Amino acid sequence: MFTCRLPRWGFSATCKLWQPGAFLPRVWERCQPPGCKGVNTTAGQGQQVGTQEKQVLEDLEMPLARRETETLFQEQPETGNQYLEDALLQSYLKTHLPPKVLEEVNQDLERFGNRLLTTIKPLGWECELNPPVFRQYDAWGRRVDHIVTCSAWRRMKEIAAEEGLIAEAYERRYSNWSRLHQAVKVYLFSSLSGGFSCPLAMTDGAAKVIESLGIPGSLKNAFDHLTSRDPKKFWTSGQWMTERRGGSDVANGTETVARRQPDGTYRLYGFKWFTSAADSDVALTLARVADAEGEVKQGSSGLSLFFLRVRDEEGKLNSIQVQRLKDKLGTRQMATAELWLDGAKAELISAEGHGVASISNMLNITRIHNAIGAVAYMRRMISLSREYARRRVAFGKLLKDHPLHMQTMARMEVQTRGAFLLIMEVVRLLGLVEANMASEQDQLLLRLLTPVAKLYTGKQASAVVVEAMESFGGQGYMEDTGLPVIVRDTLVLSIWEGTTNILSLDVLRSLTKSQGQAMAVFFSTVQKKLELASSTAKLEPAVKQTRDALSSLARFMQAAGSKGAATMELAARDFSYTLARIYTGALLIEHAARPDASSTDIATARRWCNQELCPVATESENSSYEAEAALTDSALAYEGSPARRAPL
Ligand code: UCC
Repeated sequence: MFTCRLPRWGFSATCKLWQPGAFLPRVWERCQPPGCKGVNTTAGQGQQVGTQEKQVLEDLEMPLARRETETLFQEQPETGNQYLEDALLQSYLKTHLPPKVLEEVNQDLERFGNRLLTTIKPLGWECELNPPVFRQYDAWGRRVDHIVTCSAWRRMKEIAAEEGLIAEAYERRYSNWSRLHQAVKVYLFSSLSGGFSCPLAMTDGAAKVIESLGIPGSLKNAFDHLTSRDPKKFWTSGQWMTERRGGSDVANGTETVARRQPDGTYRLYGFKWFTSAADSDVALTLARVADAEGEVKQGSSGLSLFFLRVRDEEGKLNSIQVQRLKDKLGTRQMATAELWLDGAKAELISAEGHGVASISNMLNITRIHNAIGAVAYMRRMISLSREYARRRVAFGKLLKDHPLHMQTMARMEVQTRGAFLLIMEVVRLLGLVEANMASEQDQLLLRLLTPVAKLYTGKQASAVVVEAMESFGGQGYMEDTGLPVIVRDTLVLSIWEGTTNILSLDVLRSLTKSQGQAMAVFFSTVQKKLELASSTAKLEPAVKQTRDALSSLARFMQAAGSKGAATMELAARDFSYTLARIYTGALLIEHAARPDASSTDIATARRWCNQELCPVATESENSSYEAEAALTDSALAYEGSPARRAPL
């Protein structure tokens, strides 16, 4: 006969939670030796128990167990004021902002942090629970194409206006630091916004395009609405770029045609396959202007940029039909629709044929928002995971006292800190450009680092949030904890606004366009940051590793010159990762070289630089690109007859 003894490791530290019977079924299973048919139970019946009896026994025991589990189960992680809990954010602002600006921004962010906790977070969850629905017809059979959003979503729009989540960047009351102030608010808002950070990103992008056009008279009203702090006046914008032939290859995928009207406006005819935040007030979109014969020019140089109102003053759709809402993995709080443009009235706002270059002003802003969102989701998951580690007991001690668990958390923290500094650097540069204080070097660096930050943080975020989900064990996989929502919403960040490979090619585009100058600025900026830190003894190894990586990168660049465009294309992703890792290393080192740097700052810089900083050189020296080229041929060869294949 086998006697079940409670294993010490299972309950020694959870004993406060444990009452006899509460965990009996689980303990029972664990205590079953192989082939054991019966046990002496802790319930003390002192008899052999068969399958049916076991059921009876469970029935006897479970009511008690259920009562216990209702009140005594796992600890729920809770976080407080996100701003006050974010040490890196605070130290970053303290380092960079002038004292007077810091004082005001600090006050605003602390207040906003409280509002996030008490008001915005519950609204965000409501948005998740009440996703938009599409009502095509009204009760009387009339076609209405109404995208019905919940009240929490609409309240988010009002809050975004009240908080100046767009306005702050355009009012410029803190000159070049206005953009940073706005970006930090968006960062704090993102992960609790119930998806509303998406329309905000596009609204910011639309305002940016209009501003870069010099706010022409015809768009002044729209600009005022997009940058308004008045909830009644505030508009959001969509960015309708993707058509059914594809979202990456915009130049070849765009079929929408624009027909000029006698009054100088245009009517758009086409089908937009993904339109995020389709409940927005206005949109920017691309189309091909038809000539007098109705012909259009194909390719990138046939595309022009248009502005349009989605509805008229009475709320009637602008000759637009909603086909359906998309069934997405995540960002379900936000309506993404397929739209037919059936003569939608629009205004041409770029020079004819310069649509892609013009909408790039929007793309670069939404890509920055994307990276901000990536860091925000990482930070949110780590905060929750950290809180959980402080409360959750396993194997007799809190998770935070398990070195392996904490090592995993530390690695996530290093990624998040690096990503944070990288995106803040981009935002800092953007602020300089917007306040007309940027040097030519600053502008080149901003152009180069924007796709680098977008592509790298998107991938980091996907990895970090999945890792963080795992730190909750099975709980992390449970829908009603809210954790899977964060994971789903994060996974899109490496897809929309340009996938990792498209962005890697954009990195190359920025180099080509600047005829290599952007790269020269990259090298000199990193070197300068390293020089400033070279007297800090504790950072010596990190400085050396980054310098070595820079040398490897320089060697790669030299060799690549003789290899031609095809090799550079194959290397584009590793090349972009290299830029991200080296630049982020330099930023972490710079931050850790401050007189008041913490031991965490120093450890983070060291840990970051202790990774492969220049993967592109390693891969290239190992002739990996040539090897992969051969591999891709065989990977694409079909095995088996076509008849055996089935659709996805
Ligand atoms: O809309 C979407 C979802 C919205 C949701 C947003 C929320 C995000 C925030 C979330 C917060 C949590 S997703 C759809 C997004 N679509 C894309 O990102 C498009 C991806 N494809 C590309 O980026 C391609 O690389 C294209 C479309 C830019 C390639 O077009 P082309 O025409 O083939 O490219 P070209 O010929 O190289 O470039 C045309 C012109 C050139 O200028 P010029 O004519 O002066 O020489 C380029 O230098 O455009 C210029 N250009 C740029 N300029 C191209 N890209 C850029 C850039 N990034 N910056 C500046």
